[in-house]
Amino acid sequence: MAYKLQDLDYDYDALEPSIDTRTMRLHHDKHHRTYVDQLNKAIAPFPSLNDRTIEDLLMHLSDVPESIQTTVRNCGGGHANHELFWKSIGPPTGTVPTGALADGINGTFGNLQTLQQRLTEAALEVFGSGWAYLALDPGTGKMEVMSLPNQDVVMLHGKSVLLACDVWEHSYYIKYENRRPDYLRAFWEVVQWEEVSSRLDRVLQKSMIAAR
Ligand code: MN3
Repeated sequence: MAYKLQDLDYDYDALEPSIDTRTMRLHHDKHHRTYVDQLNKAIAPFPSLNDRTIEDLLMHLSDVPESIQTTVRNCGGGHANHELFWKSIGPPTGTVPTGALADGINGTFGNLQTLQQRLTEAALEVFGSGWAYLALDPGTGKMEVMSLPNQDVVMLHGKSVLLACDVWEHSYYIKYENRRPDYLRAFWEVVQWEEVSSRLDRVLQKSMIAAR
């Protein structure tokens, strides 16, 4: 099979009590797995699509046969978004942004708290299902808060994800029911700032190489 569901880097109960074990298990093993399975099923009749990275597949949707474009967009997008999400969160470390990440956040938003407020607002404003992100424009090096509906992906808007927050109800409904604000408070407790920081480094390094 072309695309694989990666195991989490941590145990299902590692984010308790912020994000409960049952949610983590269902979200990863059922929801994310379904995106991967449906994507693989859709592309199976088209062997030329099998060796593409998920980024390559999504960035060149017009190369994909029309009959499976919607499935690839939704399920491929779902796969890509969740891969970013599982690394954006993890066992609470108590760390805060440092170095270039802290400089970028302070320069763009004033301080970390304002970034958190803006991203939380964007996540609350998602009507129905979707995502909120801290994204970076690799061309200008500027950070911004974004939100997208369904399983749309940031890369199709020319930006790179630094931090991804899943606001589909399946991310929180078991524990938080309709209380999305409570889930978002819990989300900040499990954000992995070191991962956000290394993503920033990788994106900036890549854009510096591309500009040479
Ligand atoms: Mn999800």
